[in-house]
Amino acid sequence: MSEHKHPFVPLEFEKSEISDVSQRAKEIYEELDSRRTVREFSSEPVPRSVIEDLILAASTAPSGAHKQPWTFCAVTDPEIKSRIRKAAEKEEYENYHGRMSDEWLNDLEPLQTDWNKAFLEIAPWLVIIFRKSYDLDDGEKKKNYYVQESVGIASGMFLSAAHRAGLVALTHTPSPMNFLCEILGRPKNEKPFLLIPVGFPADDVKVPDLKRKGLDDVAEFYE
Ligand code: IYR
Repeated sequence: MSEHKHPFVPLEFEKSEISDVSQRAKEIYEELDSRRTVREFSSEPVPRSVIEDLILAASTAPSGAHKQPWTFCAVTDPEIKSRIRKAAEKEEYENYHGRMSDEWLNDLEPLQTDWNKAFLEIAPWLVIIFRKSYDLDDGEKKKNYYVQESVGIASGMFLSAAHRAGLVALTHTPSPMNFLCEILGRPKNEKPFLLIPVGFPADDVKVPDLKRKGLDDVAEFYE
């Protein structure tokens, strides 16, 4: 039974002084607030071991019934990156020339995005996160739970880990992105969730001067 599958063990937890908790919460906010989405990458290589650790960090995310319903595909092979770029640009060209509404295009305008996705070949790594709507155990379907929530949390943790490690990333959402299953030969229980180029920023890269919402705009306290 399941109680034998995951025997309970004592929690490893070191209680901190509340003053240290306050200080660290502030520092963590400041550190994460310095993260920016970057669309222009340097081609400087990043060792595979770094990407492995970022994936392991992301994979510590909580998940429905601890199913960890994700696969992180890390691509550095130039030929595969080039195939991904071609396929993504084909879809994005259609998006930017008729498939996206005027309101959507207007909302994207300040970010200066377009159908050209050079970063898909320039960034040293493309990490494609797949969600597993169910598990395949020797061909047998096994249910997963709260898959979107679980994979969303893992993706956020991946982005935070990359930032804290000193790299930049982009949350890219080619749409539709079924071509990724084909190019990467993924099994039929896996659907692409996000494509995240990771690496160092290009020299002198500029980012839009975005302001983040203040606490009053994103939180309500009930005390
Ligand atoms: N998938 C398109 C459009 C796009 C969508 C969002 I949401 C963005 O934040 C930025 C772009 C693209 O990647 O260009």
